[in-house]
Amino acid sequence: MTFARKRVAAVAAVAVAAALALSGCADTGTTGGGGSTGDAGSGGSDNLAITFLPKSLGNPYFDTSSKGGKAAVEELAGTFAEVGPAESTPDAQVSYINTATQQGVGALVVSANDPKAICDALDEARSAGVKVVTFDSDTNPECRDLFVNQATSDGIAKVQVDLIAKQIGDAGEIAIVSSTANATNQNAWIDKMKALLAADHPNIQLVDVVYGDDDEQISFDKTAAVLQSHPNLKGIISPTTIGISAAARYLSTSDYKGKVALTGLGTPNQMREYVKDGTVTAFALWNPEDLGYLAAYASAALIKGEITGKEGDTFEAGKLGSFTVGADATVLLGDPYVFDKDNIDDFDF
Ligand code: RAM
Repeated sequence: MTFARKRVAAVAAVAVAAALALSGCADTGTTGGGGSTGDAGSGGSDNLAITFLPKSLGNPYFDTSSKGGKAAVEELAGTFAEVGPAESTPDAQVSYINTATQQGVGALVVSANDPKAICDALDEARSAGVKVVTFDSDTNPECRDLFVNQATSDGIAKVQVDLIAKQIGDAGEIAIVSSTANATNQNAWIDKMKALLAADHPNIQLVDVVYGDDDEQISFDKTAAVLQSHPNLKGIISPTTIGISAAARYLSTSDYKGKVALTGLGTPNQMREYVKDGTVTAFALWNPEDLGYLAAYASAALIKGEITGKEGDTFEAGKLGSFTVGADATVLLGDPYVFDKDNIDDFDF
């Protein structure tokens, strides 16, 4: 299904929710926050207080995933909240997890800055009855009930390697401008990209991996530095929406514009001007709004006891349809999507 078709479905879902609200049938969130553990049968609860905890606040990618999460929680007549740190450091999320545990939320939906730094806090949350769903960036599997993955790591790595190979004629030096050094998601993708480069692209050399910490200015400065240190660089992959837009901002006013290729993972709204001015030809992503929406529905299914995270468990996710839990308690949203000048104006996120 294309994003455009999904947007039509989303409009329909909003219309239904609005109709329910108008007819007085919607309960807009009186269930959460008080540690309610009302029994919904088979060990489930009706405590649909669902708190989203992104890597950090102020990142348009997570603004969009939280928008999807909020829409889903409202459809479910639960209580949505979003909390998070200002910076994507490994243990910055711990205090937010502890607070949510004390509040007795039904589920925490977390994008982890580190695979293990928040595990003790998540263990305490789970012992207190909170369901823990990771999305976007996982913890170690034993620290959560479920991981909602945007696309397979293989697929995310391949789309970026294919794009850079095409953009530099499958030969020359490239560098990676990543997010934080500990990020589970970027590190998994970088490992897969290295393997793909070694196996299928013998004439491309990955000469450097630098970290912009998912901070706009640090990513901008690291881009400038990596270009200075590697005068023969032909391309940059930035597998982070903050990194790629900062790198594009740097390239767009530099002599490297049009000479050094840039691709990776970006949001259409942040990348539009750089695609239009010729700095970037194509990049990839998924729909973060759908990712947040799916994570919220998965959380609700865990809270209600409809699923436990066992392989083969199935649940309904509103306008996105039905999903099945795969190996390692993982649910998959779909495939990455490539954006270029011909389609970028079809998207608004
Ligand atoms: C940034 C974050 C996020 C990642 C996207 C692609 O917004 O690092 O975790 O999934 O980029």
